[in-house]
Amino acid sequence: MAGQPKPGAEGGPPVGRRAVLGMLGAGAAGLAAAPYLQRGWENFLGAASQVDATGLTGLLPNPGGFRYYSIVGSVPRKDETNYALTVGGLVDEPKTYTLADLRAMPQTRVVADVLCTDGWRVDDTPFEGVKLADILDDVGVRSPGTALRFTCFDGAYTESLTLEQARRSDVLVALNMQDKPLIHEHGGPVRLYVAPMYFYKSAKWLSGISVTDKVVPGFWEERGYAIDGWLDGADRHGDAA
Ligand SMILES: Nc1nc2c(c(=O)[nH]1)N[C@H]1C(S)=C(S)[C@@H](COP(=O)(O)O)O[C@H]1N2
Ligand SMILES: [Mo]
Repeated sequence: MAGQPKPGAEGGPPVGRRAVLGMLGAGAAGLAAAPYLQRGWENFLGAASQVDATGLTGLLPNPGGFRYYSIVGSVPRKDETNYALTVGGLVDEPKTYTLADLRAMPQTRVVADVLCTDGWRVDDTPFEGVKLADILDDVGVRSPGTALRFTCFDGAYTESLTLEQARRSDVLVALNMQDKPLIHEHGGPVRLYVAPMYFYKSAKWLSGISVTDKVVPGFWEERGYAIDGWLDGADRHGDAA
């Protein structure tokens, strides 16, 4: 699902609506021939998709195969100087992790196919970061904790996982994507990565994890999406352990 960006949001990226519409008007052929370096083009798309109320930037060619989604018009940038991940709720010891803290923990690399419910996919995409299970062990989950609620520094997006899902070894607090530090447009410096589920479960700009006693539906789940976003469509609710 494409986001619902607010045009003209304060502090937005330096691409105006007129520029977006102008680029769209130029047509895909003209765009493809334009002398953009791939990085510059991806950055343009990332900026443009945040002010594009038409949703049409999703139709522009993106060399990486990804689209950049955000449900808000502008997201603050964070880096090693001001990023923090706060972990609390039903835990023995609430903790706050800086980017340096996360980088110092054991790193796990997972390569899997990224699928959005909108229909686009990017196969064999490597993500790397800290296993969410390691962070849970570090803070200590206490009774009656059974689920996690994720919050983001865009101030709006939320997600959820059961503890059982969160402890899988292919669920990461990701710092790298495609073997490079996560860029802002992809939710950097830190996003959730839930390999076995649709990409909406992988919350970008991750800033908070709270252990809860029940699953609290996330942003898209409140709007009709499955709380369990398994890519294979399996119903694992009945599974014993
Ligand atoms: N904070 C936040 N996380 C988010 C979203 C969002 O709008 N905001 N969109 C979700 C959806 S629907 C998808 S498909 C992916 C898109 O990730 P990308 O922008 O890196 O391609 O992020 C997911 N996580
Ligand atoms: Mo998505």
